[in-house]
Amino acid sequence: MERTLCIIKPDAVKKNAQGSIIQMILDAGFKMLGMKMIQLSKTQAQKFYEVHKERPFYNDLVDFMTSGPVIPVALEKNNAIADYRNLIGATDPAEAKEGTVRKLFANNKQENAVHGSDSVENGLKEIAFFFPECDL
Ligand code: FUP
Repeated sequence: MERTLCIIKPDAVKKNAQGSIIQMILDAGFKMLGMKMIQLSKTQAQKFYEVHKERPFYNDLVDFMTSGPVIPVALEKNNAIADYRNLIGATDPAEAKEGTVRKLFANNKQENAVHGSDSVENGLKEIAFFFPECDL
């Protein structure tokens, strides 16, 4: 079993797409271990995206991720990292395949509806960022 962290981002919450997105995730066979809706502080968003801090889009990304509530969802499944990334599609919705979450719901490369972990190790780290193990 692998774990991955989904975050339903402010753009998707604003357009009330969270229900449809969660249904797609469940229909794809993921088990939901934890979920909550929160408003990220600037400090939390900066910390979560620390790996991108030298990138030109970092400050805009932090502003976007704090622009409204987000919904972190801890997920578990065989092959969760790859299967979830196939389900959400490419970072830029213009490049995402038909039927993927980002193709259906993302606005652009920044406002791209959902986050997904990129490795088993980061999946565990990112879930721990939002959820103590005793809550899962
Ligand atoms: P992904 O793993 O698909 O979420 O994509 P990345 O780890 O490459 O990027 C993390 C986040 O940075 C993306 F979800 C959105 C943001 N980003 C931008 O805002 N502009 C870019 O050019 C690339 C990424």
